[in-house]
Amino acid sequence: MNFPLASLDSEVLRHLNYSLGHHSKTVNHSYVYRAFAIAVRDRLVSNWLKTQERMNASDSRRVYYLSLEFLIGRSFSNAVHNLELGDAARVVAHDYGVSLEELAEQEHDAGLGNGGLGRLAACFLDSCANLELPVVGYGIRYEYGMFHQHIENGRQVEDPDHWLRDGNTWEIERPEDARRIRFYGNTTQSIDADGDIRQVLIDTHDVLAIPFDMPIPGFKNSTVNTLRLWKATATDVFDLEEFNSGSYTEAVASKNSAEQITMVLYPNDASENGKELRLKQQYFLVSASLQDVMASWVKKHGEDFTGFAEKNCFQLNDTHPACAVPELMRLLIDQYGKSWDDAWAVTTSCMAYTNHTLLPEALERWSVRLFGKLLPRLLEIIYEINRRFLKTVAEQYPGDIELQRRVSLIEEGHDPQIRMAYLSIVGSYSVNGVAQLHTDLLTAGLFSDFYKMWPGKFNNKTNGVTQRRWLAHCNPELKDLLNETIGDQWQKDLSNIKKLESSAEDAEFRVRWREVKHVNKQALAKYVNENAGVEFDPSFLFDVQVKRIHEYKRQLLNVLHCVHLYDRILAGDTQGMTPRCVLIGGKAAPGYHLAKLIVKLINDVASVVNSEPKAKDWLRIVFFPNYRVSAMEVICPGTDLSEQISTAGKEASGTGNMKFMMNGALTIGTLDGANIEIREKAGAENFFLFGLDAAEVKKTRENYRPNEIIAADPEIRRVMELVESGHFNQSEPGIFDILTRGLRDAQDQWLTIADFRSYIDAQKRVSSVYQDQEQWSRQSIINVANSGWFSSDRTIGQYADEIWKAKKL
Ligand code: 17S
Repeated sequence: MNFPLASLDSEVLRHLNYSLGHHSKTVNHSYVYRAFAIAVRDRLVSNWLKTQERMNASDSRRVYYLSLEFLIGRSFSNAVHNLELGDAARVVAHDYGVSLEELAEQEHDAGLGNGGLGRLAACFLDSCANLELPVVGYGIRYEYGMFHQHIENGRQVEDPDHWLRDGNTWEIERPEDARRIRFYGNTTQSIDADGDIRQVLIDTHDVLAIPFDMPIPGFKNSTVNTLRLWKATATDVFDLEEFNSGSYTEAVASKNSAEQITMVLYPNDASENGKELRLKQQYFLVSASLQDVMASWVKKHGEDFTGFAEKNCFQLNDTHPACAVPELMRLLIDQYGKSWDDAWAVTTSCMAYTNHTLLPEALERWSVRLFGKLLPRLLEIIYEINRRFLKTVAEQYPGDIELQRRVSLIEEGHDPQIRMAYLSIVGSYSVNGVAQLHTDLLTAGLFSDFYKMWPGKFNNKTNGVTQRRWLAHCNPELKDLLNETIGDQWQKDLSNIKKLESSAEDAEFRVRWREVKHVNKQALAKYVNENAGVEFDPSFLFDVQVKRIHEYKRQLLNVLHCVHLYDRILAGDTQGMTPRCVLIGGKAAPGYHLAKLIVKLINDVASVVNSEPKAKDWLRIVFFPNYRVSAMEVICPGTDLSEQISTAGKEASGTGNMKFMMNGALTIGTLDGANIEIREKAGAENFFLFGLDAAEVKKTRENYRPNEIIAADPEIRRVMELVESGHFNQSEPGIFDILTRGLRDAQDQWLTIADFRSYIDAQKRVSSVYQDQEQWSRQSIINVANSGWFSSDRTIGQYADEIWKAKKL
């Protein structure tokens, strides 16, 4: 099944003419991009179909990655690179008077995720295709992805992101695979054909799930995997009652309410807000995906599900798809007539759960009342799972009533809640954290009761990122230097990058290393200027913190350090100082007022510092607006210093830290998440460590007196006084008081003041190493040479071997 394709230039022209209806070569860039994209997509199609055939023919276990988020960003240059079409595409683009890079910029980011969890899912799909693993991603096709952020008077303003408005070349609609999803209604019993009693759901409100498939191309192999995204639409049969009573238009308009379900991504990255629509999204994804997988099983094997778990596995990306546990039970029992015990054996052998956070506010709970209204049958099943589970707990630990209360899937109270993490643990055969420290903290803390019951269920899978997007595509200069020095195998297998290490001692190589960084810093400076109107000088140290704005990530600590440098500059104390450009970027959840105030503070400090003539030669600060995947592709190659400064014990892993490391930045960071492993791999001498560790954080909280620390340290005191005096915002007195009071509060969860002195000192070490460019280059090279562990290929290899037991196609 090879479809004949003409040469790229004639295909592009053909699509411009016949797919898009344009005739001249002077058409605008947006159409040229689309013609190119279709021509590139055509080159994926036959391998895509073949991969599906190989998957159907293979007897390997198949994996379904269930996630409410896939933050894939742009697909065009990724496809061009993986298909090795770069050279041809460059020539054809030139004919249209445009560069390949300009064409690529026409594509809207697919912002179908919030942050690390969604981007991890995208890196994982890339690695699965590279490793030729039979993995399908299942997600939601949000009409509006992550909001667009712009800054007005220093404040974040959100605009909807209608990313589909110019069409999406990378999806194919498959209406023939639509599934029916049933909400609300009541459960009742009926007698089936065999005379058995069955639970049935009646009077439901139904919605259709329509799949849109996106190709996920492997790198220089013939594998093209699938990301299947569901869109909600009304069932064709409109509400008959309404129709018959003459409300035809109302019935048709109800189409609207069905389509609401997949209209918008919830933009909070670390807290569930308990909204019914969010639960609808979760169940919609889970039910459509499970029905899809089961339908293809039944087609091949009939209704015998005994071998199902051996051949199928569902990886739950956090608890967002946790309804998969009771939904699979429901389908097996109600739809296929299996016994509870058989259904439970299947379910608990094919579900695996990844936890991504320790923050208590991110632990998902659903009110029993709301859940029972929307999903009455699922609630019955959850109660039955819990009844049986608590019975085994009572048998295993007789008399420990307190334990039963603690591990119950239902948190009792005046408004009882379902604990989705516990449901996921009980229903899965594997539970993993995303970095070693995170897994250790989970098993010792949050999940310790479960860990004692089932130690073998728990395992660690330290996150990784794809070196294809996060090194080869985004940093072509470094790619070329690496290829020339150690060959190009690292793109397939990043462990090869270790070969670079000896070059750290080669002075000529270090010159070239710096040349590459310099070019990337020029590109970043240009990008900053275009997007934020601030001039960055590439001879300065580029100090970068980009990630969601959150108190625990401590962007505040970073700003306080900027204020400290500014204070020194004003005092004429620039001895040993290194000129810096500080870039901070990230979105705040629209309802997270403190995070939004931090954005305002960063902007206000930046505008005062940037307009201070004395600071011009020493410090520039920018808040980079609308941080997103495609922005990171420009930012990380141009970064010297990566800020990974969360309160120890709070950042589950981090993945931005890995992207910076791969691109030659040095890290200043705490012993948190994957920073610990980055430091181990790079060597302690090549990492700027500061701050309390997780155990010290716990201890310090017992007797924390930030005001005493401030009073005893004149430099810290001046920083606080500068912010408190209104120096950075003369026109809105007291605007930052909530922030400074928080810093001074003995209850401050984030211990910012506790780590401030240590942070200042670590930043001094950064400054002095940077002044020795030879030393900086050595350490930068050693970091890159030891980044092999942080490839998502390594992570996925471990998931495949240790959790999924899945084999290469
Ligand atoms: C992140 N977790 S984004 C961790 N949770 O914070 C990172 N989102 O440390 C880690 O590197 C990354 O996962 C990958 O493992 C995240 O409602 C939780 C969340 C998202 C949406 C939501 C609620 C919670 C819309």
